[in-house]
Amino acid sequence: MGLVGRSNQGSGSAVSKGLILVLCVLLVAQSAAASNIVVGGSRGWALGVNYNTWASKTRVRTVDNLVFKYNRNLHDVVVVSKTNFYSCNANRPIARFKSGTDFVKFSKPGTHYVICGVPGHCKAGMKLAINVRA
Ligand SMILES: [Cu+2]
Repeated sequence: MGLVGRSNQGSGSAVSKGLILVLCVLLVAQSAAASNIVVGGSRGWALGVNYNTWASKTRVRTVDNLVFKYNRNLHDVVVVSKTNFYSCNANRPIARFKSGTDFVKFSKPGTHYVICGVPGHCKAGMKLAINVRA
């Protein structure tokens, strides 16, 4: 009886350890796999896209790249403070990109703010507030 009991306990413990190992491997694999997330999906970074809607459906982590795709003759990408986001002020950028295909990574969790710096575009809706998770 004692032997059976020990044997059961042993195998149960091995299964638990196996499961924990698998869970750890899955967690590590999931957190390590960075994604390139195209802002606005197929519509990209443009006028006429509701980035509030897009952001609310999109999960972004600190390992991911946000990819801004746009015509660089028409737009740019300006990372700004919360205050400058709401006032659409691109004159004090935290960072500015203008290649037309910009990979932007926010390595700190929290809400980050991006606008188009071309006059009028931010006020017309080219502005993205995105919550980035650890
Ligand atoms: Cu623009």
